[in-house]
Amino acid sequence: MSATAIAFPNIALIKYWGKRDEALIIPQTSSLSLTLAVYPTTTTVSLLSESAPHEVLQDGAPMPQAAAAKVARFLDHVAELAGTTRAARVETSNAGPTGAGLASSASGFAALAAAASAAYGLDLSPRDLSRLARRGSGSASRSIFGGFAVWNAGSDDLTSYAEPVDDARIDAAMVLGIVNAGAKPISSRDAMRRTVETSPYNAPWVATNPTELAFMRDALRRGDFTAVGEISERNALRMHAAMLGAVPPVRYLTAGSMALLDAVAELRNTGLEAYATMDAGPNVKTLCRSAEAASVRDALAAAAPGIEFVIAEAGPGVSVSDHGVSVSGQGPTAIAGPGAPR
Ligand code: 2P0
Repeated sequence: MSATAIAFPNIALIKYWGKRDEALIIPQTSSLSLTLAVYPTTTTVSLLSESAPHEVLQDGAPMPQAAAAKVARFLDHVAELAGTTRAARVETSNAGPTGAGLASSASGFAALAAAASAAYGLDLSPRDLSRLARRGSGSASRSIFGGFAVWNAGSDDLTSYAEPVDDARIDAAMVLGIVNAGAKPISSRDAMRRTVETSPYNAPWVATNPTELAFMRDALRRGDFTAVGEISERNALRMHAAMLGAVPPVRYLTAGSMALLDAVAELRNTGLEAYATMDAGPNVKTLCRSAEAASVRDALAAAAPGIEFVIAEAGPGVSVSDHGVSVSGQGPTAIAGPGAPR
């Protein structure tokens, strides 16, 4: 009747950008990400009486209308899967900034999928939980799992899900450079639709994905940090190239983002291996070896004074507890995927 879930954001190294099915959120291409150990979303779902409308609260206040409507549609879908028309009350809070390209929708819908499915009495496998989270927000499918996860594009609702990458042999962290924590000017959903519909660079973006993903998986398996970093950085730049080709262009990167890209390249010249990745916002995330994360943060902070940098180690998959009491009796339990790779 009531369940609480905690989920963490993930940052893609091979990006998801563009859907082939808008309603079911089936992506054009597969993607691969690292779940982080910072900025979790905590969400409690409690069932209400049959006739009530859904109630959606964020940090104790009603969630803004458009976002609340998206959550309500998701709850309708979960209720339908459970064979009921009962409404629910959702209380959610993000430890990090919302809608700033720091994957709040990934942690948000992963936590909502886990809490809602538990509250409605669905007993889902990790794969089915990932499929459910995908219906809320594509990238949420990956936040069901800890560490590295791959979202197989698939071709329909049954075949489009994420799963853990369990043979990765690198110990990576990210240094998040918060260029701007404000909400993005255009939602990633609208921006990726515009890219698919109008950018001449969408087709090559899609065509090169299988090889890039295969290179990435091979580099992870070999523990080749340099290759992982190089593939990640070029993949992010290619995604931004695809969106820059849209009509009108979609440009999330700012002068502050570019200055950080320069700073990351300069770090490499000094022998610290660091690679940049950027999402639907101006913030720059720097991939580095976990053991060098503090050095990378200090070097970036010296190069870009005034920007806040946060070290994010690899994080766990979603965890859920019923009635505030852990399922395992030892605090919220990871119900899917491996913990952070060490
Ligand atoms: C990613 N992003 O792979 C890419 C890279 C942003 C840039 O997934 O429409 O919020 O809800 O499926 O998941 C952001 O898109 O979009 C995203 P919807 P979502 O992380």
